[in-house]
Amino acid sequence: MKLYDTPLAPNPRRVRWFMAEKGINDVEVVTLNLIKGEHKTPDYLAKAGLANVPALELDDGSTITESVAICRYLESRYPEPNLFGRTPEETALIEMWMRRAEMLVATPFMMCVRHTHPALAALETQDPAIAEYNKQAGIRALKVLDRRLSESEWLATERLTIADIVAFVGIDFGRLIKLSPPEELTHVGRWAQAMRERPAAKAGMPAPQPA
Ligand SMILES: N[C@@H](CCC(=O)N[C@@H](CS)C(=O)NCC(=O)O)C(=O)O
Repeated sequence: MKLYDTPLAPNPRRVRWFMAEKGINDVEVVTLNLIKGEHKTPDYLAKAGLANVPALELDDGSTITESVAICRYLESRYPEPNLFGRTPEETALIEMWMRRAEMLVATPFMMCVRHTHPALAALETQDPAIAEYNKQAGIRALKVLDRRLSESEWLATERLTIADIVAFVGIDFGRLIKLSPPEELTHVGRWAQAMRERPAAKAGMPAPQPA
């Protein structure tokens, strides 16, 4: 299998993180430079069907896109540790928190960065009003996560799941524009520190540059 990837982007990072949690190391990683448009070549578009990473090319030549769909596929192939749920109840709760994390927090954070960071002007017609709207929406929704994390160590269940990965990777992308959760959200702060300390947090991330 081949994973089409790019180091700083959040959606491919979900998959790298997921693979690291499971100890999957037999997937070839192909790095594309989005700023140079390497995800827009006819060859890549023929494989992926759209100009987005990540994409997972299977050994039979077919391709799966959408980070969460790729993770679901990998979960079936590499079931342990379980990150999508074991029982009907748990699976539904994980899906619920994963979708809340994605729609309410990760997408607004990603949109804010996309419409703010100068390097991303290569990919987006940036609009400060869209950046601000998404920033406010993402920060507001963090309160929902904070309430949940005041009663639970992890977002969906008593162990880390795909919901935590989706939420944290989206929030952490905010670092590119110094957007981070407000300090008064102490439960989010505690959980984010636990996420940062996981070995998987470093999977495929560039080494920090000296200040
Ligand atoms: N819903 C998709 C989103 C994929 C996506 O938006 N990927 C971004 C990188 S994080 C991308 O490829 N952007 C290319 C572009 O905007 O031209 C997923 O979860 O995989």
